[in-house]
Amino acid sequence: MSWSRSLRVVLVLIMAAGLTVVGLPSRPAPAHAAAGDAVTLDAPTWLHSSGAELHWSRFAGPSVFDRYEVHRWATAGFTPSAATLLATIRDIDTTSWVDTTAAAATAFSYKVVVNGTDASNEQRVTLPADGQATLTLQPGPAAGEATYMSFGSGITTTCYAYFNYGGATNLRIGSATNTVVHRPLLRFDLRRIPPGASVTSATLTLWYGANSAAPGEVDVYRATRAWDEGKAVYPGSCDGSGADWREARAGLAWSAAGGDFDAGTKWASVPATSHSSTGGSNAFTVTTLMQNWVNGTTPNLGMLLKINNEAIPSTTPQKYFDYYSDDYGTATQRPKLVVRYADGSHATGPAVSIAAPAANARVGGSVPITAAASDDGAVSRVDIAVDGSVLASDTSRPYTATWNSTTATNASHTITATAYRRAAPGRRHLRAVHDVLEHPGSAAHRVRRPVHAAHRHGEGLRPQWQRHDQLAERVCGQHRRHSVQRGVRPERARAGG
Ligand SMILES: [Ca+2]
Repeated sequence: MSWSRSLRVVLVLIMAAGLTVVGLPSRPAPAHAAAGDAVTLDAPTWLHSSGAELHWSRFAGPSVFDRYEVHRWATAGFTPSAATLLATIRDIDTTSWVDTTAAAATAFSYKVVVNGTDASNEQRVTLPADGQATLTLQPGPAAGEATYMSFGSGITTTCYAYFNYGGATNLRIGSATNTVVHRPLLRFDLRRIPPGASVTSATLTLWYGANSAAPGEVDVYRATRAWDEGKAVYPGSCDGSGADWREARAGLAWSAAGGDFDAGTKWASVPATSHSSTGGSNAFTVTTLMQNWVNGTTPNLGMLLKINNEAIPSTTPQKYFDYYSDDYGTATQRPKLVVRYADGSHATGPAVSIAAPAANARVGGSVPITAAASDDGAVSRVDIAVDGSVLASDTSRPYTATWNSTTATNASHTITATAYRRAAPGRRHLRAVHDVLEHPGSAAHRVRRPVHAAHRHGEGLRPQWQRHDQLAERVCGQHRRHSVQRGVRPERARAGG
């Protein structure tokens, strides 16, 4: 039996009505920022002289994702705009970006903006000197390796020498009136530092709270046997999870109880006067030890800390106190290692060249000048100058100017193109190049203008850039270099010879 045409029409109408009630799949709403769209920009832990390595949280809505934008500016509290934009990322899963275009030894602020309007928190950094990197390691419970060992000759707890504290929030150090001695172990993962890199400085910082201890000098030694952190929390337990006074790891004894370390070399120390009863931090300069490890001279098995005189105090004050460990709740007060080393980083500037007129060309009359510029950030403008006088500031491609050469002398002339990147101006540099942005690049052609309205051009300069406090000097240097005669004689002189 076939359905009548009218029945089929009715069925179609019913289905259409049903879909209307249920709701057809709607198109995605246009991308727009909404409350909650902003991502969180992590504090950069790896800085190069050319910029910071940035990481942020993955976009989680509620709007439809369109793009991340990375912004940088010299001034804290800046408002992201076209002038501060460095990069646009359309992949929602790309949540990191490496800045390679900032100026060395300069402070910058970064933000990541979602969908063009919703800005992240700001992270401010001061970049290391040219050619240097700064790696900050301050790991938390998952990645950190920090624990301490303890033993008391007067303690009767059967397994006390096997107490582990790998998951404790404290790193106890020093001697107590109850005969217990404590020694922390710490290890940092240095694999991000290239083997053999020259270490400029390395500082270990440990924080501690208020206490009345008088620990005396605190020393840093190099551990000489691999050990496990373990996971027992305070007040410790004999769970066999990691290092204790007798064992480096479960079932593997130290060569000597209390941990194996190179007692012959004290790599760093802080004096007794460094301890404050109101709490604070101790900074240990461990540059030489880090260089030793980076060079591979000895394996990085971590550091063992102890007080210089571990003799048991007969009366208070106690000689023991607690540093905060990698498991401490306040992330900024966990053990921190800052290593500065040579990584050969150099900020890349905009590339610029003069496309027309060609080098050594003879020109006359109204001379069109065209420059090309590119950058991994954004070129904000190109200034085109003749003999140092700017003819035009062009903000969009093609970067052009027109030079009326009829009023120029019949001699060599220098055409200069200077590209500017969108970045943060340093206020102190405004005098040198007013309203100029960071990292100009420049190229120059020397031009020679003979009698009959023809110009000879000299060689192009290798494109280069400098921080703009150096720009004026560098550009003057270019002019000096290119004012040198290259054996090109005016037409008139040649005709007479
Ligand atoms: Ca720990």
